[in-house]
Amino acid sequence: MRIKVINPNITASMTSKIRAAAQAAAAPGTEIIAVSPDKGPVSIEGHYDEAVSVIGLLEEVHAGEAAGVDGYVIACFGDPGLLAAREIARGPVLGIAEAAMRAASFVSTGFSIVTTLERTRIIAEHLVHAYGMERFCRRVRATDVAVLELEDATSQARRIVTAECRRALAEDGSGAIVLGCAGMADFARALAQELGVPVIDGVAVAVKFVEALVGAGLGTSKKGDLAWPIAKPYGGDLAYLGPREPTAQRP
Ligand code: 5HY
Repeated sequence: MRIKVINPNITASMTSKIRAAAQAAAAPGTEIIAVSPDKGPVSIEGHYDEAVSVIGLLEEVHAGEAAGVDGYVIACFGDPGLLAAREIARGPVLGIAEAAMRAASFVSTGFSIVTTLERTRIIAEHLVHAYGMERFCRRVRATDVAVLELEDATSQARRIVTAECRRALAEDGSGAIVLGCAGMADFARALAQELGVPVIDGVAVAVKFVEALVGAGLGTSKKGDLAWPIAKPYGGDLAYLGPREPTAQRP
């Protein structure tokens, strides 16, 4: 089975970290293809960054479909372009935020999300509502750590995130922690030991969910709004993204 894990920002060190987390989670027969687009923001910290990142992300999904990839993980906690990616993919496409929240709901009756900036906290709250996770998510917490601080070994990011997780467990009545950034993937294992509760990195659980779905013979439904995009010309620099007839597009 081949799973393409797409970091929608262009920071190579973060993609390496994401690759390592995905490979550590993957079953022996799973090949992880971890990539980031060659265009877009260095980090995704708002709606605008997300919107711009989606072009590169969709290019990677198109390339994955041409290569016959079995499923995808969008390795950014805003799950940018998730439904658009599902429209152009045969196999399952999972975002790490949705995967992490659902995993947390399986192992606790309530969880806290610990993320980066205050504006990201608000975006994560939107996702909690979009995914119907209000019954499980007790609170979303910001740390004011910028995404690229997680890539700087000399920063205080790890200490700050750990302290916020401790506050979450003390104050929120939560039984699990969801890490709200792909750049925190390497924190999960040690934090779980330190805190004594499940600490969920969305990259790892999204890989496991894709493996399970593909193993169960499940792909993205092509009935309704996730059907192939309607064939039509696109103009200007984006003409190459114009949807073709599904049969012409995908044998
Ligand atoms: C992420 N941004 O997972 C996030 C979410 C965030 O570039 N990868 C990013 O804002 O912390």
